Amino acid sequence: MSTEPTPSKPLAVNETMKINSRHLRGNIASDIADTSTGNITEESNQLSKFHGLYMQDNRDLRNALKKEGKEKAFAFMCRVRLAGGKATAKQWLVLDKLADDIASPSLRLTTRQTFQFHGVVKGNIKKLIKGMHQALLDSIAACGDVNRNVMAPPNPERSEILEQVYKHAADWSNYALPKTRAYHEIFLDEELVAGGEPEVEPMYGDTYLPRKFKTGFAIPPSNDVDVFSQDLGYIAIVENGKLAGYNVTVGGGLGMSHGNAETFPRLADILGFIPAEKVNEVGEAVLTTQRDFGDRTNRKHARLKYTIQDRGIEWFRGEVQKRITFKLEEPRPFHFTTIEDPFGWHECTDGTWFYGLHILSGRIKDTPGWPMKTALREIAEIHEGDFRLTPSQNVTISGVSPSKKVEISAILEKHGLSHENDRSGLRLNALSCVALPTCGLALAESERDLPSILSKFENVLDEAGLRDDAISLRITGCPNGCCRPYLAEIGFVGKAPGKYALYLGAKYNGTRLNRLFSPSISIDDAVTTLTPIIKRYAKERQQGEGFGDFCDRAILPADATFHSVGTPKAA
Ligand code: SRM
Ligand code: SF4
Repeated sequence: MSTEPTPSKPLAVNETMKINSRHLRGNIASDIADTSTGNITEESNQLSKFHGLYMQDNRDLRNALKKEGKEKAFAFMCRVRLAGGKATAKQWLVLDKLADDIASPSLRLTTRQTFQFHGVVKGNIKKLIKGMHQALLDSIAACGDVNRNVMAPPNPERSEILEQVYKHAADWSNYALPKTRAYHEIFLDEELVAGGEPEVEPMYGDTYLPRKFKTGFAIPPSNDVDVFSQDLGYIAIVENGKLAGYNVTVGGGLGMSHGNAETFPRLADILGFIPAEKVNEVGEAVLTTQRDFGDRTNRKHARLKYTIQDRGIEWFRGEVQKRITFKLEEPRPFHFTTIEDPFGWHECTDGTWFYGLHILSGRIKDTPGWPMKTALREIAEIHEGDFRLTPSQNVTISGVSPSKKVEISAILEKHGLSHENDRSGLRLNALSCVALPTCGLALAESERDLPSILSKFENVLDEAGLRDDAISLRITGCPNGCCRPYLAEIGFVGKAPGKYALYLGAKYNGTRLNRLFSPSISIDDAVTTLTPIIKRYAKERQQGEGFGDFCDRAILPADATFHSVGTPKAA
């Protein structure tokens, strides 16, 4: 491994932690076994992330528990590893039951196409992981400074191309897994690796990556995975009906901190075109370049986007080229038009059907009059195909035979859920992050307030005659950007309770970031401010002009900046 660059500043604390952890073991096992507290040490918390676990506490209960002199209501969030968001019906049933038995009991579909459990108390975490293991699922590398859950298009067809791209995504996901047996030892009681051959991490090395690393695969014309927000992206190039290869993108990432101009969202650059069979080779070259040159002194500057921003894409391309056995080619043309999931029933070329079901914020639970968890369980009980979780927190029930199509429709009908897709264009495109009460970083509400925020905007859209227009609104509880708000036509980013930074003007297809419109605004004031803009858009928009395009052209002052760097040239 290259030793470049020698940091002049001290290494970030996590670096020492990683190197001393014996490949991500640390004291996690003894911390979990300690019954004197529901918490684990900060070091174990940091290391647990590599195993897909975050220690959290229920923030709604903090004050009351403090008054009673009790410790916080600690519990783990557990994120499943699920390349391309693909789960079998049997796996769905296992996760559903685990959520009921030992978690919150809702299941949460994430913006990277997987499931999260919340509220798993320490004493139950091994039970949860063993339960997932029975269904051939795990949470390895779902968080931490490694290649995270790999995204891939779940829709729209069970076509040859889709299957090939899914396979490449799943292969890369497996290829880039850490090799340590720590997870199996700690959570599955596998025999300790001790005294034998020392473990090696051939690709990561002992300190893994400087920071998280994310990969997504897209098949144009859909940019459902927001490929330019990924550290590493593969855009499928289809020529004469066949997968010719991929345009590779590098250096996307969205997280920033309010008031820190050195942190910013960045769209990826295009590295070049590669043949399809070179996905892992080029992925390893990109990942190891970041391993060797990423900033290990400052975690706020440690993502690949900063390495590329600081050193330039030409330098990065040269470094990757040195590490691969073939020549990167010029990028090939591609065109993205949408990010929206196809909702409702669609027939596929192989004679099966799929059903795209809208689930606001991906929260699967039962509430009075909305028994979504029960309905999906009943569907899983009879379903012969699989479930595909989408990057927009929705679900696709795929591989449905004509007879099962009738049965699935009947289940949705029985539970009053057959009109979930008959929502406004705004609602169907809306995303929110989890935020309160579980996210320790939330500065404002997100998921819990989304329904009422949408209702307020829907009234305005109704008046403007825009109810069915696809407009993307995304809200997060803090600037980390977990539902990719900087790629939304209307982006709300939490600043403080009830206050958000408002961003406008992204391109609907995910190829242009939005820009700051108001640094701090309440939702009600934002509705008032945006009402005349929405009405003007309805009257003045040009042919095919999206709301984001209109704001970019006619509303945002020319000097309204967002640290918007890295513009995908061929998009
Ligand atoms: Fe995220 C941290 C939830 C997608 C950028 N994210 C967190 C944590 C774990 C909070 C924490 O560190 O304590 C949140 C847990 C909340 C909870 O209670 O569940 C959290 N992130 C989520 C999810 C569940 C949001 C959702 O509502 O779906 C998404 C899980 C994805 C998955 O399945 O792997 C999620 N997070 C994202 C995305 C979007 C994406 O990857 O497509 C981003 C922006 C893209 C990016 O990474 O640049 C994102 N999350 C962050 C960041 C900022 C990273 C940065 O470079 O600055 C943090 C904070 C951090 O890492 O320090 C963060
Ligand atoms: Fe938490 Fe912020 Fe991510 Fe929302 S955007 S889940 S508040 S870290």
